[in-house]
Amino acid sequence: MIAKDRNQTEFSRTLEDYLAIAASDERVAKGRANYARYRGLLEQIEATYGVDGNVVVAIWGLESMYGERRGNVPAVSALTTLAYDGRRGAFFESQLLAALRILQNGDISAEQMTGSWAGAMGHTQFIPTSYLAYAVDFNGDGRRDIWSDDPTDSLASTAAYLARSGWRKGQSWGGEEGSPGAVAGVTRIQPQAGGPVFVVGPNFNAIKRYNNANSYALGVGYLADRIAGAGPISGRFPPDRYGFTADQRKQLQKLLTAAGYDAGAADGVFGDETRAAIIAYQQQNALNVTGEPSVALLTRLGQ
Ligand SMILES: [Ca+2]
Repeated sequence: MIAKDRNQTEFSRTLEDYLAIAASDERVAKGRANYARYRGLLEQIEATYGVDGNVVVAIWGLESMYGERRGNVPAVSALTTLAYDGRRGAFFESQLLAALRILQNGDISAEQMTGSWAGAMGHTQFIPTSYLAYAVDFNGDGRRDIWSDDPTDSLASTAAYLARSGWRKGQSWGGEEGSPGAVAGVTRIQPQAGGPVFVVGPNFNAIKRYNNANSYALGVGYLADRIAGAGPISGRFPPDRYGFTADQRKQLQKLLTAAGYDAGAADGVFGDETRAAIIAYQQQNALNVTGEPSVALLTRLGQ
């Protein structure tokens, strides 16, 4: 788990890659289905905390794929290991103490208090200090239960967190420059050189209190808009370091898979699967094995 902590790939991804993953076809479709399924609950949450249901669902989708990936590592064990690692020892030590206090409060047993390798727990991956500060019992059973299959307390707790972080009821987070959401914005940002410009407002900063990265907050806002029915970003990103656009990357992935070399989902994001498919193709066809895409490769596959 420490190795994983030191090798977080999302930091080397471009914003274009990040948004493609954040609002993948799967995540948008499942988000729309969950938004419909929990509409009544989300309306109650919105009435209580003033936070839009589609934003809460977007955080749920990004944090755990709507509860599918909540993590099954015992939190105390994970945090104890990280607290003694040293690099961020003080942070994880405070999380460990908070986790022990959660157990003391009786909201959950030690066996059931599971989460990610980094001690983030439940449907929306609360760290223990956030749980203590913001979690709520929304279904009224007397326990703040973010670990249950039932996401009620997790979703309400997420809205409570945003409300306490300065969320302004009835305002959008912002949007791509020129889009309707952007009218709520006050700050222009262009996180990827040559890419689309976004105009963001106070609610963008509220989302960043959940995870302090522009890419994360844009991912939440963009996914929330897609869940509510909006289409993809209209602005273009510049070609990548191979000279490929997203459409060309998707095309290469599709052609590799069609040729019998599984490149993974044709999402326009090059990862380990695409790289392995390129290597296998190059080996099988007696080409120079680089594992890297090229226009020559795309042309050859397309013939
Ligand atoms: Ca409860």
